[in-house]
Amino acid sequence: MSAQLLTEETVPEYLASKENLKNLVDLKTATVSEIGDGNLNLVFRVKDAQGHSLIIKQTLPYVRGDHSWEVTEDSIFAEARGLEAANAYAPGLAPKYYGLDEERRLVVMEDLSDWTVWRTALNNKQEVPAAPFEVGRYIAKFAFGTSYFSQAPQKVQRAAAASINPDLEIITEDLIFTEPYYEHEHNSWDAGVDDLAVALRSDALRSRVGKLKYEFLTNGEALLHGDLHSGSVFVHPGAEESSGPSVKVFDFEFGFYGPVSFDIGILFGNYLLAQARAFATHDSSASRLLDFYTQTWRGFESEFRSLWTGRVNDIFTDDFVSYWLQRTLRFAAGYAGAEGIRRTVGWAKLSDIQTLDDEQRVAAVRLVLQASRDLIEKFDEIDTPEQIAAIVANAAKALADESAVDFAQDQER
Ligand code: SR1
Ligand code: MG
Repeated sequence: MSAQLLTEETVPEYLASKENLKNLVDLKTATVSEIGDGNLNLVFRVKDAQGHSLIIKQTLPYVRGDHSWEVTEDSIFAEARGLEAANAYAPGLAPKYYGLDEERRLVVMEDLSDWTVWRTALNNKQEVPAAPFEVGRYIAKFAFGTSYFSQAPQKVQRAAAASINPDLEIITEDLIFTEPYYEHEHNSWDAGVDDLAVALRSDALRSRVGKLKYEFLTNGEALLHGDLHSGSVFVHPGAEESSGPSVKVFDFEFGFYGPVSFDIGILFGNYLLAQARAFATHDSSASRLLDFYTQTWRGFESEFRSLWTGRVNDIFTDDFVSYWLQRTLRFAAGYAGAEGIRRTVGWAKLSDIQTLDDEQRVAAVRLVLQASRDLIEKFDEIDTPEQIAAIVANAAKALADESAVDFAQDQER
């Protein structure tokens, strides 16, 4: 049976009934707004007259945009595990966690509404220069802290067993690794990308995606965020001046034990979406965005190598970490391509692309699909993050050249 859902009206009464929560805000002056815009949760911001505030996140028993699509509310346990792990292993880089109500399927956490969702900042060309490096450091801390490199194997295996999240994992399996490569009612695109979208239904490409999917399903090496797109990261544009953190990662409900490369790759796929938006709008920041892959990877690699000196098992030698980093980068490149394709052809499209006008959207999606396909076809040849940027840059150049030719032909007619 579904947990009783909160409303803006019932939140104060709910908080008042909880000893550990009732003093976090002044309930006599508090106002409540439901601010959720994701697919699976209600999100309430509670703020009092003195400015004290908190967030309550409660799982919905269905997808917000399609109530006939039922989804377990147990993903709140993944949310709680992720918040707890992030606060333990990457302190300061996630919202503070105030607790879980198992029965009501909700968590309570710090309100970060004076921060900006990274996707919104990227769409508005708002620069947060430290963010790509710092989010790489976050991934390293979270991954190392929950992995066999920092913990006894039995502890990791118990944690992995307790972290299974099959009902959310199947959403990822279907939406990212299956549907875009077949005819499916969830898929849609503009006529101007018909050739590239239909060409995804190829057995050769399916085999490549199969390698990515198999790694996703079978490599339970660390706790993942599981949905680390730019809408799952808050950024703080003033962070450089205040010398505080510039990123905070949130929305952990897709977490489970999987390949670390998946979190990096989903983020890289969202860099590609931002890049495509900049490309299609002739925005001069397009080339700056190309550096994000390297900045994030450098943040990740430097932090991981530094944590590595404290590993608990010496059989994992320095040579081993170099091997592990290389395979992690390669799979990340592939997952970036898979994310690019699912966000442009499959279900759950994003504002980076959807808010463009028709012509811009076609240009952006053509870039994403071409670069994504190249990434999936070449992921196991990647050795540096600069090669990922080069694949994207080459696709953009080819598309720009192609458009120039088409434009010239139009002029002749
Ligand atoms: C039904 S949930 C659809 C998508 O939204 C989330 O952001 C995840 O990416 C998921 O795939
Ligand atoms: Mg989410």
